[in-house]
Amino acid sequence: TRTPVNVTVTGAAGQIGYALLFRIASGHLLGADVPVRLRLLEIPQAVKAAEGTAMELDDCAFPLLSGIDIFDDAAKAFEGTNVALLVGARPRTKGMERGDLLEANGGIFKPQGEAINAGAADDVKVLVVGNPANTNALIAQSHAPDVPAERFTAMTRLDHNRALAQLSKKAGVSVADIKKMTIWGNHSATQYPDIFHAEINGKNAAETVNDQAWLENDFIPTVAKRGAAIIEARGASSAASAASAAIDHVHTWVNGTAEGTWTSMAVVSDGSYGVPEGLISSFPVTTKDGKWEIVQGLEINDFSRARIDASVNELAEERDAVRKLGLI
Ligand code: NAX
Repeated sequence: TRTPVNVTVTGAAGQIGYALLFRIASGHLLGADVPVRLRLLEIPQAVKAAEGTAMELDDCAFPLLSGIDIFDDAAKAFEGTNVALLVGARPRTKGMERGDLLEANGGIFKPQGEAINAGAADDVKVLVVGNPANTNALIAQSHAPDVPAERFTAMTRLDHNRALAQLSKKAGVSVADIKKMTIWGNHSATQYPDIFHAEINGKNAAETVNDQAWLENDFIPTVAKRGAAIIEARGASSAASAASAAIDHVHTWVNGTAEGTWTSMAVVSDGSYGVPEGLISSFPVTTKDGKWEIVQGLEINDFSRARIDASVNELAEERDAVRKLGLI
């Protein structure tokens, strides 16, 4: 039998955690033949709720789940971890300025980065889901100097999947008929979902749809503001879809993208497409053998350029703000 893979999930007692843990334990994260050992991290007040979730996980009798440990100490939670899903974060509350939000999250992601640096397994892969996800990932990464920077990623797969869903409805096709969707930039309202390189059954998606008004006034804002629309409708933020996207992100990273397509991940920039080196920004990426690569050589038209620049500028501002706060 295979050695279990250690998967650490922070914010385990939260609503995304509740949707995520059962799918990890049932084999959807790493595969139907890979046993997992869960390491859950919560704040002390939420440990009891995490214990309740762990009881339910036990009660599912998942054959692949070889154990669950619960911690309120990051150093312990990341010991030996192979896959770290950083979901727990400090949400923006009333009256909080952006600086306050970044500072509060710095207080979470700095020690978690240090703990990953000190104790994680050599092959650790990190996905940051907790918002502001790109900048939280940058904070954690900058406090883990011994871990290759490319192991720290942030989630834009939910945005990617939302874009696939919207385009499939517009074109009257299945999401499986769409390839090469791209989300650029920040996981925020400035993100840019790009269909100029996407393909529907092998034909260029923008040309197939041929509706600039829909693209500008419907598609882009619908994808970018979907999170707010879910809150409005459901009375709570996206949880099952966010968990599903986290599963997709890690599964694709580990198992590779299919020939002839790519996915979207926020990864550390090497300067590609004019994105300043070091920013954790969403790009089109292919994956193979557990490694990602930014898709090179795409032609960026003026429409796309302006939108990519706007989102990347926001990321640079967030980086400058956390630098000023001494968080990176
Ligand atoms: P919840 O508030 O339901 O759960 C968050 C959990 O994190 C809580 O149980 C809390 O106790 C825990 N937590 C707080 N600080 C912690 C710490 N230092 N260590 C460990 N655990 C800690 O939020 P939920 O709906 O689960 O969302 C979690 C995060 O995902 C939020 O930051 C949210 O904004 C973000 N999202 C990111 C998305 C993305 O696409 N990147 C989409 C969905 C979601 O909005």
